[in-house]
Amino acid sequence: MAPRKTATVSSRKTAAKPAAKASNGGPVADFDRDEELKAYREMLLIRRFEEKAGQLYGMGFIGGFCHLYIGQEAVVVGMQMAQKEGDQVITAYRDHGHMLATGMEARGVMAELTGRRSGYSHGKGGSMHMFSKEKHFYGGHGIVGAQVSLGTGLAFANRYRGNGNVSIAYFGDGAANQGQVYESFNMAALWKLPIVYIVENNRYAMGTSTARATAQSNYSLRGSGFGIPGIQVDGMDVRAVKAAADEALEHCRSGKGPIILEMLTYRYRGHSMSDPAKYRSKDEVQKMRSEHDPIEQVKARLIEKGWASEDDLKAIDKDVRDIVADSADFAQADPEPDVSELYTDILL
Ligand SMILES: Cc1ncc(C[n+]2csc(CCOP(=O)(O)OP(=O)(O)O)c2C)c(N)n1
Ligand SMILES: [Mg+2]
Repeated sequence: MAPRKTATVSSRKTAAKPAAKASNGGPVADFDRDEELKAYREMLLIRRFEEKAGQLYGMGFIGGFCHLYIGQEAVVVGMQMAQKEGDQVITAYRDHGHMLATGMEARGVMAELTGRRSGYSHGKGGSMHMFSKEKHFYGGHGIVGAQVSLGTGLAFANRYRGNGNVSIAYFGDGAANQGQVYESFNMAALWKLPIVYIVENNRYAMGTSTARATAQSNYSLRGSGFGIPGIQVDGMDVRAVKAAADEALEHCRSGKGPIILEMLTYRYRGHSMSDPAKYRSKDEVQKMRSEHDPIEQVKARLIEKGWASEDDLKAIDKDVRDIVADSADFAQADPEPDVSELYTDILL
């Protein structure tokens, strides 16, 4: 991982014994047993859900696009652990993990993927277009970078209403090169909007590596022209994400305006379901999996500290697999939307 370059917002107190550090030297949150177990379970739910979605896609149950989040689970789970009720989340099309992290039901997400009636968009949105006002999840967007401007609008509404909520807008390393991102940065900085911009730097935009596509690959510095601070975070370590999230959310809630978190992360699977994978080596993927896997890191700590046995963790895995299997059964049994749905939820 690259060294942590940062325009820090505050310094943190260290405990008597040397504090643990993330692989890029950044701070990590000091998780207790319950937090480690929660992080483990939430990340595992996303991974197993995505594996099942991949299977259902292969079997022809999912039409249209489908982008899996496997490898990046620590980002949304660490963020969600720091958020408060009312904070909004908005992201792009690699969105199933974000939805599950906000507490949206696996059944409703899977039913949407398979185009069924009980899906969050009544089967009409599919993988890239789901929303839950109740869980403050605003999509699900297929236009690269568009959610950054929409997320800035959510932050504007928060500021206008004075409700103390923060908008969290996720986007990729590829999206970070889109013009509207910088128009949004300008307004957010000018009006001190409460928004955390999260660049999920998974090193590739489809088949294009950041090295081939970007002049400034330290995305945490992308707001410097607008005076927006940024932190580079080990996005494979859920504790590092939580520590950065606490800092960023506090920054926004105290009225200091926007902040950027660059999450150094990695996607294990292809860009979408058809990907020739010629742009990287199998060894590169394998190295990330074996040395930085976000779930294995938590598992190793739980075992090492004696906070969970292999059997305890197997029981969690079984529980999670049951939830995912149930969602897949539910989705396949659920009817397709009625033809009359063609005329609902549209602007005429
Ligand atoms: C405005 C626009 N341009 C191009 C595309 C085609 N496209 C879809 S995904 C993608 C790559 C985006 O990569 P990144 O932002 O790094 O996100 P990741 O897929 O890595 O999560 C592109 C170019 C699009 N959907 N919208
Ligand atoms: Mg990317």
